[in-house]
Formats: sequence, structure tokens, C-alpha cells
Amino acid sequence: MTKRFLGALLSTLTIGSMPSAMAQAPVTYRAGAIVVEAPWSRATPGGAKVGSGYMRIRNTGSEPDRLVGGSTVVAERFEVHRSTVVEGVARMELVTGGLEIGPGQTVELKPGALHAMLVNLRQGLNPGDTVKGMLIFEKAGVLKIEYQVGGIGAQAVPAANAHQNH
Ligand SMILES: [Cu+2]
Repeated sequence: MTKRFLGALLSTLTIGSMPSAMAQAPVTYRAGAIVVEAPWSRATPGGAKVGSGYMRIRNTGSEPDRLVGGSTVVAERFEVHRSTVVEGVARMELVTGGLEIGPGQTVELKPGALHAMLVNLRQGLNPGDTVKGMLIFEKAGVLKIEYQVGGIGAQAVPAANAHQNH
């Protein structure tokens, strides 16, 4: 292999890898056929007793699985809720019996929809915090994850290296 060829190869590789580096690939966690992408949470106002958790859960397998539980270091309990609007009033209901993720399906936990509820917070959550937790799937088992905490009322996953919270 000549030096010149190697140089050309390296520059090709560098150029080729730039877009993905710039697009900031989401943080992913995997257990068995389950892939969890970009878990995040929101900062909580002082004295708040609950926090929220959002993420995408993908089932790459050929059988359904269920999110049956979880925990975080900051709260007593982990629940899965569904937000609905009934006659103009926003409500949340507890999802019981586990949250099913069908084969090939991606279930998104996001503001105003399905979400994890971190019940009885032991501490407030601040922008830029990371919160350790775990998810329990019926088949895939236990998956350790970390939530990136965005600002109060954030609508999307915070940028990993964002120090621009105003
Ligand atoms: Cu809730």
C-alpha cells in the first residue's frame, strides 16, 4: 500500500464519517432484541413530587416484548402513563399490565403521550443532569440506562453537550 493511497483512503474515511458525527447519533442501549434510544427527562420546579421520562423503545426481534417495570435513583417509583385529552382536559392514566412493544415496532415515550413517570422524587432534576435508571422487560430483562435532563417544559431530547440553557 503506497503512502499516497493510504492518504486518499484516510481522507475518504474522514469525509465519510463527518455527517454522522455532526448529526449527533442518539445514545442507545440494548438488551436482547430491545433497543432504547435517547432517554431524557425534564428539569423539575422546586418541590415537585414527580418527574417524567421519555425515550424510543425499539423491538428488533420477532416476538412481542413488554416493558413491565423500572426504576431511577432519584424517585421512589417508576410508572408508565398515557396522557390523553378528554373533553379539553389533560389527564394521565396508568398503563397496567406492561407496555407492549410488538416485533419490529418502535414505541415512543414523549411529552403529551406515553411517558415514564418518576413518582415521589427524592431530589429536584436540573438541566444538564444525568439520571441513572433501569428498565425491566419481560423477555429482554434488565436494561441500565441514563436520562439526559433538559429544561423545564422541554419538548425534545436535549443536545448532549448543550450548555446553552437560558
Ligand atoms: Cu404521568
